[in-house]
Order: sequence, then structure tokens, then C-alpha cells
Amino acid sequence: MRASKRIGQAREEHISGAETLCSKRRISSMAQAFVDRAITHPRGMPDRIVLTIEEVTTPVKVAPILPYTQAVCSDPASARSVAEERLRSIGISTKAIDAAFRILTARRQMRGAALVDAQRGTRLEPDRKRGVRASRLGMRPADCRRFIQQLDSAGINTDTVREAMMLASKIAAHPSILAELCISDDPDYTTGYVASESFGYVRLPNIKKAGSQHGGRVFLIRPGAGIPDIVTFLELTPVLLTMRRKSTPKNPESTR
Ligand code: PML
Repeated sequence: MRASKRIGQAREEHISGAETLCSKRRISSMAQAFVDRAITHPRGMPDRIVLTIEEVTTPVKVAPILPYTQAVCSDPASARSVAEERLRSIGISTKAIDAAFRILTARRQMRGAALVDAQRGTRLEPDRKRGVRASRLGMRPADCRRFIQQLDSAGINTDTVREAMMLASKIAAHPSILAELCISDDPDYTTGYVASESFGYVRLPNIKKAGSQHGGRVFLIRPGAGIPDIVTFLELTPVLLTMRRKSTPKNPESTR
């Protein structure tokens, strides 16, 4: 679902978006829930709601939801130093970390995510303007209830956190994506995260100052990995997220 509102003649403001994977039986109720969500969003009433329902014809992969922790950071500098420490701990180079922060704090708004070589810090996505969009992910209702309970008891059960954790978990499931760094592009949302299969989903409060327009997602890629395979996985491979963990961290030394 994508909901938006026209501003003037040429611009469209994004109001909300959501997606899921579900059985045929749940199509109507999911469609209703997404429309309800679009018309009650705090960003305002959309004037356009696009609902796309597509049959899944490729095999569905299963991946666990990453465990989460929350770092204590009082400002962007301390959030950055927590992220740097985590990324270095799995062998991401300083060059690549600096490149990721440069991309995420640049004035120009990114559309999709950037792919960055975890050693050289070079950009790898085929189309820099468009970036790469992680899509086609969902959760079974029973897992979803457990997920909500877990986040509820931590006081962080919001659409934003749920969706970010699901997205990060799909992304971390690809063997050549070593880590992700995210700063929300919502000017009022100042919590970001750094995530990987090795250290889980680490929330970074105050990673940007309220009112800042910058943000986006950077995926740090194992050197030499095949980019078309990664892009196909992110954009087209359906992944069902589960609450069960299998613990096989990627080799932390492998990018050195
Ligand atoms: C969280 O609070 O854990 C989510 C942080 C990132 C949100 C990114 C987004 O705006 O989608």
C-alpha cells in the first residue's frame, strides 16, 4: 500500500506505506487494514491510495527476526560512535563506515538504499538515483502476535519499529550483506539503527537532531559479492520472518 498527497502541481508527499505476505484467506482483511492505516495516518489524509495485490510465484524463504538491543546515546556523535564500534567489530573498514555516514547525512534525499563495499567504501548499486528497495516480506499471524507482545513489553511497539526490524531482518538474512546502517528520513524521528546477523538490531536514539531532513539506508556488502544476486534477493525474493532464531553468525573476519 502506498498513500500520498499532492502538493501543488508537481510534487507528491508520501503519507504512508506498508506491505505483507499473506495467505489467500487473509487478503480481504489485510487490504482493509492497510486502507484503514492509510486514512488514519498522523501525517494526514492522502488523496491517493495505491493497493497492489500480487500472487507470490517464487519460493518463500524463511528468516528469523533479529534480536534487538538499545544503545544509550545522547546525541548524534555518541550514536555514531556506537555504530562505528559495532561495525568495526565485524570487520567493516573505517573507509566504508565514513562512506555510509556521508551518504546518510548528505543533503540530497536518497530514494532507495545504497550498497557500499564493506572494505573499500565504494558505491555498488546499479542505479544511484533509485537505489535498492527491500521488499516482499511478511510474518505469519502467530509470529506476529509474539513479535507485538515482545515489543509491547519493551514499550516500543509502533509501526515504525516493527517495520524497521522486519526489513533489517530480511536484509541481514543475505549472506553477503554484512551490516546495515539506517537513519530515518522522517525529520521528527531521531532514532536510527545498525543491524547485522552477528550483533542483531541495535537501536540508536538521537542519531540525528529533530528537524533534520537527511536519512536513508546503507547496506555494507562483502567485498567481491555478486550485486545482481543481492538486488534480486532484496527486491524480489519473498521472505517470511519468524520469531525463532537460528544462530549462525557470518564470519566476522571475512572482510579484513
Ligand atoms: C526504530 O525506532 O527502531 C526504527 C528506526 C528506523 C526507522 C526508519 C524509518 O523511518 O523507517
